[in-house]
Amino acid sequence: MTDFSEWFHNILEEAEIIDDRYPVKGMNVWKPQGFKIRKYTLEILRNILDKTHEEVLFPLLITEDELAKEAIHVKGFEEEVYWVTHGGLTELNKKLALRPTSETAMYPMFSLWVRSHTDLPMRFYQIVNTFRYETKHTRPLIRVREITTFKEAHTVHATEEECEEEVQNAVKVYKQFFDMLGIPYMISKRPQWDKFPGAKYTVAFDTILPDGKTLQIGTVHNLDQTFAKTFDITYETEEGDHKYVYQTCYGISDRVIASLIGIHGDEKGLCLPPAVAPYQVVIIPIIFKKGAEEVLEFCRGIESKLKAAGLRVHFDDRDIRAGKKFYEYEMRGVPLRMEIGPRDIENKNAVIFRRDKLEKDTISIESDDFINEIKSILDNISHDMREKAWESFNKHIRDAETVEEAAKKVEENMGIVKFYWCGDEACGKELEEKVRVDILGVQEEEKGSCECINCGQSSTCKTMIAKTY
Ligand code: PR8
Repeated sequence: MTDFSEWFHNILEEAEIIDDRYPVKGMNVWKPQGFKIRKYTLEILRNILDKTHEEVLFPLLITEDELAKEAIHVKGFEEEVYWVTHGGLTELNKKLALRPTSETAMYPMFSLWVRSHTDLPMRFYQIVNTFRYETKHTRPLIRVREITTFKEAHTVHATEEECEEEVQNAVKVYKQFFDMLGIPYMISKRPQWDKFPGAKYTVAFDTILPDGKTLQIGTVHNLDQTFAKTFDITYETEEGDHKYVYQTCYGISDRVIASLIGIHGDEKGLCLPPAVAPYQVVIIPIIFKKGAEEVLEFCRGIESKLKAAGLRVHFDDRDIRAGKKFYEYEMRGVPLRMEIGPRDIENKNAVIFRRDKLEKDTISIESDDFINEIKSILDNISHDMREKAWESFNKHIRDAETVEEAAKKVEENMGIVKFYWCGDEACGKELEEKVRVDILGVQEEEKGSCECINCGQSSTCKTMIAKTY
């Protein structure tokens, strides 16, 4: 892939993921193929979250008073909020904000809901659209002004320890989610000047796109008691005292779909992990003039067996060249193709083609064992796609011993460069100037202390820098 940006733009159009010709900047239309990928991605996330959280749905509009209550939070978002000022022709007494995120929509209600220690912990999530008037260059799925797939989880706890534990739970949830999608990630604590407005700290997941730039694909925020104090969210302890709660929130967005597409795709187009592929298997009949009906009939039998086994299968019996169909399904990223012609029926075989490896093989379809074989091939595809993505990700992570070396390595090879850094804000800002890229975050090192690459102070943390989206 020589130019990732161009490739990405083209594939979104060609594979009918989204249409970016909608006449409002930063807002796109999900087309049926894209919508299905999004649907299956969200199903995975819902399955994980539903074990511990409850799904809710809050209104889109937030009063100006509520939005303004948490001073640090509102400061962080003030340049990004869209306002509703009129109802029809009538100017509203108080303008209403389109949610940029839902803390200030939810927490006044949490203050009514949380009563006693027996109500806690509370864990909610919603999957909604949010609006951010982004001023940086917008890009479909990557930087949008209407985030259509904003999964936001919000949790409430009695103690600081439980709140800390929840941050770790959220990290586990995202690991599991991204692993199922085969998306590699780097987890780090954001520097203090780059945390979520109002949070005590932010843990972020970053992945690397094929052009070597990193993309933040998920964040977990420890909100401590900041919002509890602002919105008066208290609970009665066993002893009858009233205490403020502790809170976390964590979110992902359309960027997950962008990384799925970018990371697994290749020159032929999309390559989808079976878990989110609209069709996991496509059956293509190889037809000659003689015996065509027999082949079609046979393929229909295979299709219904695979469907009955719970797979998403498509039998393409259109009267067009098989080669044209191959091209189309490769571009759309269907993980497995089966080709069945008269000779295969005679030999009780089918030709299979793996989209990820672009390799052909033959399997026996003599008995119904082939159903399990297809399932296990799909599992192998998921596994191999994940491995391949991690291998490429790890190749993009390098160490550096000096500031010059770090700057040179990011400039020349992109990706992520790691080194020791003291964690001090002034030093960090100076460092960002020198390397002319962003500090992603820090990770505690097990090995013990070393010297900060920039100021020489003792440091137990490594930081990462990268060119970011
Ligand atoms: C929160 N509140 O809001 P966060 N386009 C696409 N994706 C985006 C964009 C954008 N313009 N802006 C952010 N994201 C918290 C947590 C409720 C949930 C994605 O957190 O502001 C980024 O991947 O960090 C980010 O990690 C995620 O949304 C959550 O946004």
